[in-house]
Amino acid sequence: SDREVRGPASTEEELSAVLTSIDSSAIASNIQHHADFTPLFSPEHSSPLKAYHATAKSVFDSLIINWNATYDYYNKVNAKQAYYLSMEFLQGRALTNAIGNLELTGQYAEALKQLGHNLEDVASQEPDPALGNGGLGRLASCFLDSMATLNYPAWGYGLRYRYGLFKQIITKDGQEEVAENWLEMGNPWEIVRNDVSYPVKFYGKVVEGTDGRKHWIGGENIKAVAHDVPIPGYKTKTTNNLRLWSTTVPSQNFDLGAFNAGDHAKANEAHLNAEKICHVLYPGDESSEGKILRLKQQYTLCSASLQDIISRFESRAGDSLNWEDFPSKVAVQMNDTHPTLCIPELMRILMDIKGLSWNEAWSITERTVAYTNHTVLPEALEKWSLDIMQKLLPRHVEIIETIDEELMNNIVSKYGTADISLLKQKLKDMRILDNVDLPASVAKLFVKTKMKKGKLLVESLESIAEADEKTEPEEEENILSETTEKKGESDSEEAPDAEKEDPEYELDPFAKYDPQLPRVVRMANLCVVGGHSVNGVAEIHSEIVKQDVFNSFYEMWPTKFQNKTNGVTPRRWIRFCNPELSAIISKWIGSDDWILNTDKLAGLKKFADDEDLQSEWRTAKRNNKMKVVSLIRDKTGYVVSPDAMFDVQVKRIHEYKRQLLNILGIVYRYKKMKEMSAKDRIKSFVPRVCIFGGKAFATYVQAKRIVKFITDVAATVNYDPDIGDLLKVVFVPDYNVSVAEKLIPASELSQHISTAGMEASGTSNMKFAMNGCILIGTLDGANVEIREEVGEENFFLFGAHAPEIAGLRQERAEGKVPSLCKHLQIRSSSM
Ligand code: GL9
Repeated sequence: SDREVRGPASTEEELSAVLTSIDSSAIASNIQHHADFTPLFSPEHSSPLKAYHATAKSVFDSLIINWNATYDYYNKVNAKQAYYLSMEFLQGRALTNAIGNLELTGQYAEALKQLGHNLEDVASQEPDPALGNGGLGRLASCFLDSMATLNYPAWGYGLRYRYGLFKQIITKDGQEEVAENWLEMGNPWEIVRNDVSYPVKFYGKVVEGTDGRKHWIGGENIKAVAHDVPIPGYKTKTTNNLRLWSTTVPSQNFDLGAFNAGDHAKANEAHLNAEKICHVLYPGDESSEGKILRLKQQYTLCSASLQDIISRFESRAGDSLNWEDFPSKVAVQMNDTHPTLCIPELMRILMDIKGLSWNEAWSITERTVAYTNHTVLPEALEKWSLDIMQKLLPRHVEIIETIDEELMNNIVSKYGTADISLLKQKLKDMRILDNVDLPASVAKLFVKTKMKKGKLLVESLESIAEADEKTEPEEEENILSETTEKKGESDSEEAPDAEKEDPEYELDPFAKYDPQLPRVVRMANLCVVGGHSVNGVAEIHSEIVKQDVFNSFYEMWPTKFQNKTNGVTPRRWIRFCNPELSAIISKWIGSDDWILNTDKLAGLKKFADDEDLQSEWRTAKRNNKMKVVSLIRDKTGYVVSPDAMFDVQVKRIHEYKRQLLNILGIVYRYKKMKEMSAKDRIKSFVPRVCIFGGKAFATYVQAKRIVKFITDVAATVNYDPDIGDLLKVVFVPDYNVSVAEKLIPASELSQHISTAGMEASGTSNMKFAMNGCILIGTLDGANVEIREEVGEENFFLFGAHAPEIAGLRQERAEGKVPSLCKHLQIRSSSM
């Protein structure tokens, strides 16, 4: 019943009427129509590529009907809408997913056969759009699928990068990166909405208008243009929207004069500046130009999406527009800190453009926005240079400064001044701005003595409250403006100078900024302060968020914090990538309900020991392995045996994920094998193919060395005639969603061995488990919950665990154990 309330989901009859009305010959003629009339390719040839585009267009025809119906329905009922703002969406290929969700796979396969094609070959023509780096982006895409399937009114907002994640090539020197031009042949899955565009501004300055409002004027102006991608739900008409922004210049910005005068570079400059914002997924941010570009990307996403959301809210509200209703009509979920600028941007629009007061705007913003944290690695918690941000987004910095000041006032009222070192600690932990002078209202607490005209105003921190009452407001303002930097002024030299003029004045150095260190905006702190909810992505990770990384915030707002353990769509990650296993599951359970409700998979339990089920299961696994044998041969030239165990570690290459530990284990095993006689070797070892895959960030030197090491070990082991099929090592190049869809169903053992406390959740762990693969893993991220679910006997636990903690504590006391022990303590007390 929920399904009907939330969206246009259809009754069962309605749905089957829609779907069965499309038979394979109607589909075939529709595909042929697109091949003839969609002028994307020259008419002479009938290539698989052309067949793919014509097929995609034909599917798109069906999607558009549902897509428009969904939009109209949400408009009509003015539903509360969720918006998932993410700098990354790792969508994977769309064709097989779309026809699978429409339940038209059989009809399309048949139609293409009639036209002389094969569905698998046609589908493999589609580039794999990688507008994401890894787990975080793939999670965003899984959420879109699930939200549409559950008929939630929910859209995704992101950026339409010209070049997604690089293509990885493996040479004898290791990883090389090549730009992946996924749009080269056009993208049949999007519609450009030329009528949906918004201005986005950078730089300029802030002035106060006669109306008392702040105006952000001047600067660079660009235009964000909407590109919509349909997100079909499974077995429902609900088709949600993923809106991706591309950037260009407003047409009046083209300098025709300069162009005609022959200065073509100048005329094109504005274009280039605007368009480069969406050129690449993650511009290298070592340089200051790279940093500015990344910040421009983040702001473009936030500004364009919020303008769009607000305009939809206004148009749906019509004459009964009331801003107080905003949080009951709009939910903005920030995927990590990348869209943090939503907070000051929503404040800015509500105050400077819609004319609301600070308090009204803050209450609306706080109730609208929520934050998901995806990592506790300190180097991954975003910090932006205040100086860069001040230049690029001057009004937003003013707003952030005020939020920071209000936060500090909250901290002072909670902790008081009795324990000044506790107060300092809390301010240090929680402030949004780091290494920035305390504002006057807080700095006064750190004035130790102050003589004015021979009169002692404040002699100790304890007397501050008293002195506060006695001091005339103007007088207090004067005192402080002499000694501390005024809000918004970046000139740091003033405070010490002021001190020199006033020798009796003593300001605790804590209140002042250290010019040796950068002044930064801590985006995660802003998210926690500005959002009404903060979630981690697995139980253990959410505990670490509360007990460690954001502990002071947790103390202040315990109810804000919650857990949402990651999940994956069972459509893409079982039903479509592993059709043979899916058929077996449905046959034994007696229904395919599990595709919508994975709890139903428990129905298989009672057949676990049934030999027929086991044999069917093994056959499916072996068939999937055969496909991977071909993939490995095509991509690496190595020939591996399908009878060996497939032992897989596929994920981004990172030290904390410990691919190095895995490959060192393999080297150890290889050396042991070499020490033995051929007979003993065969007796002692199960034949294995150790498969690795994953990209190293282009500038992450250590990760790239690990890739090179794995391929070097492979080159040694795989050609060793003593070893044969007993051990093979393979690095599959260019790991992406499509490769994952082949490898995961073929795996028998998979490795999730991150240093405990480091992997927030992991999501491939679930995909492997769902495809009948055993996990070896640490008690980290979602591994902990998977192990509880599958049972200890079905999980190879690796690394430190509860009973060993006492020993580890002891070792740490002796100065031997690294800080990971901290997280293990949390775990042992909380689980
Ligand atoms: C990540 C975490 O590292 C993963 O453990 C988690 O499963 C996903 C999704 O919540 O988020 N955070 C993060 O920054 N990435 C993750 O995978 N990195 C990439 O996406 C490259």
